[in-house]
Amino acid sequence: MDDDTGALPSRTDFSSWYNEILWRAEIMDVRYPVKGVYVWYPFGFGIRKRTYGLLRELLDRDHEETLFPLLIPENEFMKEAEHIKGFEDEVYWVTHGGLTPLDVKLALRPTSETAIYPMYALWVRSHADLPLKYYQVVNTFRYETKHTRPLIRLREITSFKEAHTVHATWEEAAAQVEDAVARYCEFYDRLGIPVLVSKRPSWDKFPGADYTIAVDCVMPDGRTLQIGTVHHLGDHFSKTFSITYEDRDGEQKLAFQTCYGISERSIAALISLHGDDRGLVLPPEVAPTQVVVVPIIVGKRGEEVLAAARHLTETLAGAGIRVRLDDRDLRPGAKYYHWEMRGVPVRLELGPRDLDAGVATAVLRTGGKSAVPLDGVADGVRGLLETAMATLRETAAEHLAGQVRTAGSIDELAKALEGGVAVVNWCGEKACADRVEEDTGGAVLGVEVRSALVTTAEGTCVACGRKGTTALIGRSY
Ligand code: 5CA
Ligand code: ZN
Repeated sequence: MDDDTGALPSRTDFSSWYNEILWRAEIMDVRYPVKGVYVWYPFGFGIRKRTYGLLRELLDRDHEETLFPLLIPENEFMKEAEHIKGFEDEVYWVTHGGLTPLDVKLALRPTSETAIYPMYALWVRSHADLPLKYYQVVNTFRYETKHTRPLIRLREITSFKEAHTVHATWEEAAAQVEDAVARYCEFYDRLGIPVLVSKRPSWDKFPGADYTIAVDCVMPDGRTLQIGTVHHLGDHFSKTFSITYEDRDGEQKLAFQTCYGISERSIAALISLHGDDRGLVLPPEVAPTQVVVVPIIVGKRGEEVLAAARHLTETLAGAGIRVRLDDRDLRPGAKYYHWEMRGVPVRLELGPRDLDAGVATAVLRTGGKSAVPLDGVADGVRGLLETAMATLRETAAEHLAGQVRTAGSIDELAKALEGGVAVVNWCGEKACADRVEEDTGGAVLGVEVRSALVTTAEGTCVACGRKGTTALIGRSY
């Protein structure tokens, strides 16, 4: 397993790079014998744990975490017509208990509206119970028929964070949608992942929603990945599941709802947007190891160097930095390779000459080498971690800027889509979206695009020439 030799394919060959890095950096093992179902290595799970810790931290400001059952009885699942239509091809059904057929088939949740809302009907009584904001982090099951890919398109989504809120009015639910979008943007900013936010066309909204706002990133190959969605559910589900509350005047009113989700696609984005030809590049906040100390043992001063390296490691650990000492009996080069592959933000090399100078040599995974004084080393290292994060965020933002291009014709559009996404004018008609897709392979991601890279303006539709407004087109995963 620990194959510490051989190079990764270049990230310019993104698909090969992605498949290789998953096992070389010990993130996912794809050898589990069920299609679309993968296994987390402990190292990958360490990244996941910290990334979701951050997500929980942001939500816990005003949400509460909860946990609902995996099994949903068929009669509940079948209540909301649009929802059923959207998911019927993707549901796994449990039909037997042992050899006995079940009276009521049980769905493995593809998402949890129909598990949660019957309970919300019991829990929501009065206006004083609102707003209600709960979330859970669970596995969900979708029988995906498109090409499955680790972390990107799974049949068992292992890390489905879904929030479900209830409000007194449509407007309050709409405000919650905005709040959730802002929270997701904050989450991705903390990870240094630049995003494009837009409103999905009506045919692409969540089944049973009034509208859907989506968060997309652009992968290194130019294809987009939907890494979060926020849905205004209106009163569709509260009607079906009788979620009502007594208002101030003692009247029973239908509630309004939202839901929003993020999956391990967030980890796919993290790996892909920051990684390079040498491996992962991790934001310090989610790196399982933030600093690796490598003693350079040459000549007679081996013991002295090792003792100083141990002391340095303890000092940093004592300051709350996630640090590891690599005192394995390997060449330094092999160690560098190992930790670069795993994206460790800072490497501290300590040799006799460093000791004499009272410093460690710091090498940032994001580039650059410097000497950090051993006196006050924790502060010095914290500064380096901040620099690393800033570089990572800037590099990703610059990369995205190069992937967003304006197109005024179908030809220009096709060209733009070779390297990223296109900003066009579009009339809003499905027929024109279909034509764009036929001619270029790009789909309308959304309108009302929120990004400093995109300015909304009136213009003429790229497909039909009628009046249109700004829309984002991309080829997506
Ligand atoms: N109930 C709503 C909000 S939680 C819901 O299910 N929305 S969703 O269908 O849009 O899923 C939420 C997010 O999960 C998507 O934006 C996408 O980022 C991610 N996701 C959806 N399907 C998969 C899949 N098969 N594999 C990995 N991630 C997925
Ligand atoms: Zn048109």
